[in-house]
Amino acid sequence: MPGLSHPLIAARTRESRLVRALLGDRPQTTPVWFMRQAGRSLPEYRALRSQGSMIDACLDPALASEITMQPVRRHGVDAAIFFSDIIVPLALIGVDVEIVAGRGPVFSQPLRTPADIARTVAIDPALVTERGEVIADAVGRTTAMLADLSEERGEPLPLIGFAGAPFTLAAYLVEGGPSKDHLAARRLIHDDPAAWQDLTMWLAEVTGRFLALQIEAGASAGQLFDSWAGGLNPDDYRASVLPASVAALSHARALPLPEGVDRLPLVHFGVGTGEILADMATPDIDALGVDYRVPLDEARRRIGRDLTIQGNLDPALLFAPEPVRTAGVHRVLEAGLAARAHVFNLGHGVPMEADPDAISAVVRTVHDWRAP
Ligand code: 1CP
Repeated sequence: MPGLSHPLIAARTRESRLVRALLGDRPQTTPVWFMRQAGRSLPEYRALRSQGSMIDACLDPALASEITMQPVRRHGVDAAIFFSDIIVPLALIGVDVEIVAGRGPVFSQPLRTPADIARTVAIDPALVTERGEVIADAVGRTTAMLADLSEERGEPLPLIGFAGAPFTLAAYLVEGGPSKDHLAARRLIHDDPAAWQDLTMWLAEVTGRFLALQIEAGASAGQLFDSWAGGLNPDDYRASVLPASVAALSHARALPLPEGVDRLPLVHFGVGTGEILADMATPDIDALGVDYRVPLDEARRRIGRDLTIQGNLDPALLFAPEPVRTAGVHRVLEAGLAARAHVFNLGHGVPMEADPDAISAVVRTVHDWRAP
């Protein structure tokens, strides 16, 4: 992509607040970004997405990169997160999936039988990499725009790449769509451990390649979203889920680093994970995302090792009166002092109904705050 590629973007963003904090520094200004910062809460997103499907938008490099930039320009956050979805690598390799507005990913052929699973895992995960040019193109365009905006701001702006963890992806594939309790996936762990192992290890390679693709194309950090892992009991999580997540992360961890970069920051996040925080904090990650149910100082105690903590304002506080919201932000920042470093975020994604001005105001409150 002549004229568009900014090689070694990762090296340039080594001094960004986000990368420094993820790797253990405490910059004077705490970095902040939001899960689901791109999307329906923004009128400029709704305008761009008025036509075409969500997956088509993810596979359109010009559109995906522009949507990725929207919240960075508007809110002044310290990083972009790549506009895509956890199911995009599955769509890339030919699994029939649609993102239904107001609902989420829906699979036309849920994996109900061992034969369904065998047929799916026969698809070669290397196809993610082979067909990944559109993703690499979108990442390249985004890092080029981020580099320009960085000059204006006088502050390096990294791109965060991401992928879904094998359990969360399996929960959609086995159920056929969003579900409250992910019972079909939790049953399969016990009904057919061998099929479960085949499916999650296959997903680890599919999703790990998707994350690695984004890093290779110029993302400066990666986050693994295991959104539904909190629904598992800790023994099942450790024995039947975590190994596949570690396998997924290993694809990114194994990448050669550009000159001037000594470590790629990796974040692990899930919802309702209070009982498994210590398990999730494997040696291959640098930061753990915590949802809003566990205060960050308590999360630090539960984790037991000193990595960077990311989180965890209750998204409900985006709707609170200004003094209540500001007090909530300050409480999170103070609790974040318990860890070696802190990246401010919400405890889960930005709700669709949130007022964009409230989100921008949170960024200002975080940026104005100084550790005592
Ligand atoms: O039509 C639309 O606008 C669809 C809404 C939407 C958007 C904007 C979906 C459908 N996905 C996305 C983008 C998306 N998905 C991002 C973009 C970057 C950003 O954060 O700004 C990311 C990181 C994701 C990841 C994702 N997709 C997760 C993990 C994060 C989380 O929120 O827990 C999950 C669980 C999904 C599945 C999914 N995709 C879309 C929806 C509505 C859902 C959740 C469905 C459910 O509740 O089960």
